[in-house]
Amino acid sequence: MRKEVVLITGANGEIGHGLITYLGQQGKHRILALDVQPLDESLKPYCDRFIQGDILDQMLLGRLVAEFEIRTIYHLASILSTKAEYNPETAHRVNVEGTLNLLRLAVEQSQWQGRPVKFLYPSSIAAYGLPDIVTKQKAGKVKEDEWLQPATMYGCNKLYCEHLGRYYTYNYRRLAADAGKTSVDFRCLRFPGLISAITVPTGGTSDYGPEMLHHAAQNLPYACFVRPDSQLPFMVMADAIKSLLELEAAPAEALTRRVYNVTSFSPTAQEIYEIVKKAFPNADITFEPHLSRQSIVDSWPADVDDSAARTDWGWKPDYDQTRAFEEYLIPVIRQRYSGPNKAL
Ligand code: AKB
Repeated sequence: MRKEVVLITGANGEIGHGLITYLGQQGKHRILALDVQPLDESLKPYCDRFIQGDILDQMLLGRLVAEFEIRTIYHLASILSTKAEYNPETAHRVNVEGTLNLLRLAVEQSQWQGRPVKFLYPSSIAAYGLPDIVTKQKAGKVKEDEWLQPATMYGCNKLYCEHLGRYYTYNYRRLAADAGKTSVDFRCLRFPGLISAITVPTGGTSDYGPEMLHHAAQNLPYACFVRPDSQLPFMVMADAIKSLLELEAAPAEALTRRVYNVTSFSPTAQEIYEIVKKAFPNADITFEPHLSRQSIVDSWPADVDDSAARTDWGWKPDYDQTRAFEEYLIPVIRQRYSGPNKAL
């Protein structure tokens, strides 16, 4: 008998942390976690099984197919936008070939189970590419099918994997003799920048938001790498987890698309600075824009239109900007760095 599990790749990442902690505390699912690094201590109690390995290792994925009945895959492993620009070919391998491997695993599982395996995929505002700052300022809330000319390797990877997910869901091997056999049920969210009180991101370009806050709370100086007027959409991690779980649970007939925007608030870097300074008056924050990273932020929308998610599956964030900082981020971060486990 194969064990019925939920597979989570990129377990140690920021979303992995949030999702495993939430699902683990709920206790409804057996979690099979996968990461290239050893699993973080704090996640161990929540995982039924952890496998340290690479999503590019086909043998390893083959073993998973043979050993487990995977009902849902949360494929979170990815190299983020800033890191990907330093090594685009490696990013392509991990972000695209890794996703392709997981999609194939999902198809094999779906065919063996005779029902579609759900494949939850976090895409990103990086899938968009606005040509210049004036266009960005005029664009307003960008819809899912607009401005899809990403300017980064990570954005290209995300956009292409969205297409792969759609292909595997509707058209996989359409000319094969056995075409039409059960395939995957791919569901994707385009996330804005995410902010968690518990973890700090690494390798992203929206990182200035969470970094400003976490540095200030630890009394560390911080040089913000974008201009004060830079604006991106953001969301707290709790809402990101909520959106993933709501999209997973949505009835198939309610979905009018495979890829949905979700967002909550869109502060400028200056606004984040002011909120952080109010909470931590001694914070030593300067603005020292890094031209290349700035150009990435300038190519991403200032806001996105998430009305499709709201209409189709009732999406609504729990945390607007005020509630996010005042009721979640600032109090939890304050406590995080004053307790015995100060260091992240
Ligand atoms: C990044 O900055 O690369 C990510 C993202 C917006 O997808 N946080």
